[in-house]
Amino acid sequence: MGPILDYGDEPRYTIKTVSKITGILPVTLRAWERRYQVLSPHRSDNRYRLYSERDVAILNWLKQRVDSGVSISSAVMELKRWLRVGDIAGGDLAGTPSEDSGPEETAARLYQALLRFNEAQALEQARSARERFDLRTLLLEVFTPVLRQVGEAWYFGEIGVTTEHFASAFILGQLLGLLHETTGPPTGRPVLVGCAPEERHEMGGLMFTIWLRSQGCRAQYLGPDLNLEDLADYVDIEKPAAVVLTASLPTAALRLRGFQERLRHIHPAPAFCFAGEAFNQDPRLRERTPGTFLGESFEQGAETLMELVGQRA
Ligand code: B12
Repeated sequence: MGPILDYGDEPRYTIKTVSKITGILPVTLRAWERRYQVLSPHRSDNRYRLYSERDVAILNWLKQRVDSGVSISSAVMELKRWLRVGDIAGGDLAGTPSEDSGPEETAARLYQALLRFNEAQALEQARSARERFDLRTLLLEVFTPVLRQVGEAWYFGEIGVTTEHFASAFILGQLLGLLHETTGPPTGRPVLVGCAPEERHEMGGLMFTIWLRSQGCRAQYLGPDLNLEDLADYVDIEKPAAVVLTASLPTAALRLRGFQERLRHIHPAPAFCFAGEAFNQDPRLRERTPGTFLGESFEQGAETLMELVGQRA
């Protein structure tokens, strides 16, 4: 199927005809219309629905998605996104990175490929995005929206845990690739970045480490769910300039409350910083955690950290 605007929108077919062409029962057509506001066919003078070529193309596409195992609500979400970018092309679109597509469309294509478990297409989208966008755009306008959308679809039961894990594992892989490509300077007191105990959402911290390295900072990424006692031992050996711990979950954020005090016993004591979605969502957590809240965004975080580390150096 080509761009949706190529299909005529004159009211033409009755519900019976559309049902014959698409193989979707009239009762289902009416239910989709009512529940998901997919289409609003023209109404003739006697209130009968009249569908256009464009409506039929959209319905054929939805039918094809549902037949391939996607839930109707996910297919509708997909559809609405494609309609926003002015194109729907079913299975083929996810696989062909269009060289002039912006980050929003690229994110939508990558999301589609991941939803279909199509690793080859996802790799192709990611490769093309890495070639075309700067690091900030790639992290914040392609990968982050895909992850958020995955989270939303999982939360509303539109995708299963398997799809969510596959999609996030794919992006984690991309981020680890970027981490190893961006090394930062080889000497100097490093900044250690990792996640609070019990926190397995590691991609915010990972993106921040990549961001710091791209800014010329010597940053080391330690991973999710850190053990704070063990980390303190490593800090004692490595002598970092700062330790940054992130939390998405409020319960994990609470685990950080005593860590600055623990670090005070180490010489020279590093700066203790924290950030992440838990602190963004609930500012009271920032006040109750001894240490420095780095800020809500990576840019702000890097700036605060550089100032802090500069002061200590
Ligand atoms: C991938 C994912 C997982 C993966 C994580 C894999 C991995 N290796 O990281 C797995 C499967 C492990 C997972 C598990 C769970 N998850 Co989860 N997960 C997600 C998902 C889909 C993406 C997270 C992500 O990486 N986002 C991308 C990052 C970059 O975005 P961000 O965190 O919003 O970060 C922004 C800012 O906070 C800031 N920032 C972030 N970090 C940092 C760091 C610094 C230094 C700075 C300055 C700024 C900064 O900048 C970012 C860009 O704007 C989200 C959905 C979502 N909305 O994010 C759910 C989500 C976070 N998960 C959720 C839940 C509920 C869970 C589970 C409890 C599910 C369960 N019942 O088991 C478990 C908890 C596991 C644990 N103990 O940590 C909820 C959290 C709700 C809440 N606030 O409490 C979410 C929001 C899904 C949802 N819609 O409900 N999850």
